[in-house]
Amino acid sequence: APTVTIDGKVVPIEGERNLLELIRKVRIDLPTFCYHSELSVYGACRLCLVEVKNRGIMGACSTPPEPGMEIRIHTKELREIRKIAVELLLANHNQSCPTCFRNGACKLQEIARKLGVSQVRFKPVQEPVPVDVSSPSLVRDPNKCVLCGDCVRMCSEIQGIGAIGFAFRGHKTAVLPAFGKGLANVECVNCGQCSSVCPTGALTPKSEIEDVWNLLANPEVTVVAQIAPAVRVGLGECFGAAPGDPIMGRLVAAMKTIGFDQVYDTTFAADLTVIEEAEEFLARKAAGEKLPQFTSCCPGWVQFAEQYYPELLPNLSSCRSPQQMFGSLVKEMLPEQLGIPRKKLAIVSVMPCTAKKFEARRPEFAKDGSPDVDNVLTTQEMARMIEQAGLRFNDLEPQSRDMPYGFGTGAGVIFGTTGGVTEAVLRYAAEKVTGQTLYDTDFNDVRGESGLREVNVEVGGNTLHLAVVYGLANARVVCEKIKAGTCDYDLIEVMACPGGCVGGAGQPVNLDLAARKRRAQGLYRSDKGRQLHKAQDNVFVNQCYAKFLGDVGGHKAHELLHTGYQS
Ligand code: HC0
Ligand code: SF4
Repeated sequence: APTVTIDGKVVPIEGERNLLELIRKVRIDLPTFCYHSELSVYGACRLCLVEVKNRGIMGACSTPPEPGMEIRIHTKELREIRKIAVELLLANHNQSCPTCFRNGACKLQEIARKLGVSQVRFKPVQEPVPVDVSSPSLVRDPNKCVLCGDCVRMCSEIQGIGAIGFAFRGHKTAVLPAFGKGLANVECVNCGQCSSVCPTGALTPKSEIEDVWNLLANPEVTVVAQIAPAVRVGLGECFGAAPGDPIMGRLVAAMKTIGFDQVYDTTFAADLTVIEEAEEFLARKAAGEKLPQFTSCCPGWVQFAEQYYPELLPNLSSCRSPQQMFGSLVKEMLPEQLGIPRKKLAIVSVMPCTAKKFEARRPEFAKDGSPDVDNVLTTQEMARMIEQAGLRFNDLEPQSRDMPYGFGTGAGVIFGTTGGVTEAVLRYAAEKVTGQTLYDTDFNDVRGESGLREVNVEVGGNTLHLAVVYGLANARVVCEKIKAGTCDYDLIEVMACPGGCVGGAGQPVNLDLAARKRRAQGLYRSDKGRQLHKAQDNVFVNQCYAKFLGDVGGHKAHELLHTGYQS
């Protein structure tokens, strides 16, 4: 096999696209800000410079390997160049590290430490600029930007949007939303993926931690929580657990200790969503109307469709997301069950997602001006609150979720990964269409890791044409096909974030693709660990229909569980 040498060691070339991949293959962590295997190569941060014999100094990320190359990565000169690059960044960086949301998880801190940067020999050349707090989901602090462009490429390449871009030149270069507007006033859909790849605190989820502490401190208010599917396979990472490890019992214990009055589970509402959405789908299929049906539980996707494909809005399921179904239903039921007025009841969601903050504020999800969901904490924020309360998470004794809204089947659990909503709907539709009990509930064909999967599934003698999509650039591909009439899908699941909610921007930052996969596997294991796998078997959801909601898709269900979309 062709080889190169890296600091004298012989290394085979095995399909690596660039020298950086080759160097990382031999487990040398050459630091970078701007290299991500899922994004295009940009070569801006200049930290991965290496010396190639007879060629000079070059960027490892943008140089393809050639047989016989002699590469050196730790010369005195290279060490000095890398230090200078980091010092220049630090000179212009607002170093409010102890109070920064990314403190302890910041790549600039990490790289400065790893390179042994012990001083900053340069003076700042940039004037401080205001922090952009216009977005309900994110805070943008340009004073902490290192111009790596990761956010810009994420937004345009993976999300197909381009809400942020580079502006100006030379030492004035900046990353800005279009026309220098606030993030809330451009085409941003609040997915937060830009913040997931941001190496510093320049883009962070907008914290609602203080609001929630205030709610919990108010003796007048009963505070109930719902925990989203993907949180249970992510939060543990903040406390040293591996991605996908089960931590739900300890999370419930932590939240009870902190002062939440009731701790429930969004999977309850996800089961409800499956039933409403599957019935809606079967009705459309029978009538041959408004097909393909798109899922509508991802608020980033919904906003994307509203902005770019208003003509396809009738194709979106009219179901509210599980988060919002939970809010409207529980705020209707609990006041009577607990004997408290609606205005003294607060619902706090724990979500893997930044767009859920935006969704909870949409005016249609409120009653007489009071929102169905009062606050949304990301997984990261919940972990911070546990830290702030001084709890030793790993020493907590697990506790159970409260009933009845803490009960969900495996169908609701798998919502948190790409393909999960589709599989949950199939588990319902298959029984409904055939009239026979479905014993093997695994639809392995809809599972997978690619961002655009087309699957045909047999249900009761009919073939259903399905598409499972994540990443809004992929959603754009599918929408264009529909407009051009070049596809015949029946049902399309769209999630904005890579891998679905497990890869949401509210999750602990982890760009390792293997971690995302392990989170998804954790959800499938959690499904298996439950006795019930089909939404229609959720006895408490069925009781809700029998005692309160009436018929699936009926009048009351429409009032509380469905919505319309605006273009
Ligand atoms: Fe998801 Fe959801 S599965 S969007 O990814 O549908 O955020 O986890 O909570 O609402 O249930 C996120 C995750 C949810 C909702 C559910 C759906
Ligand atoms: Fe783009 Fe999403 Fe970031 Fe908005 S939140 S700027 S849409 S990546």
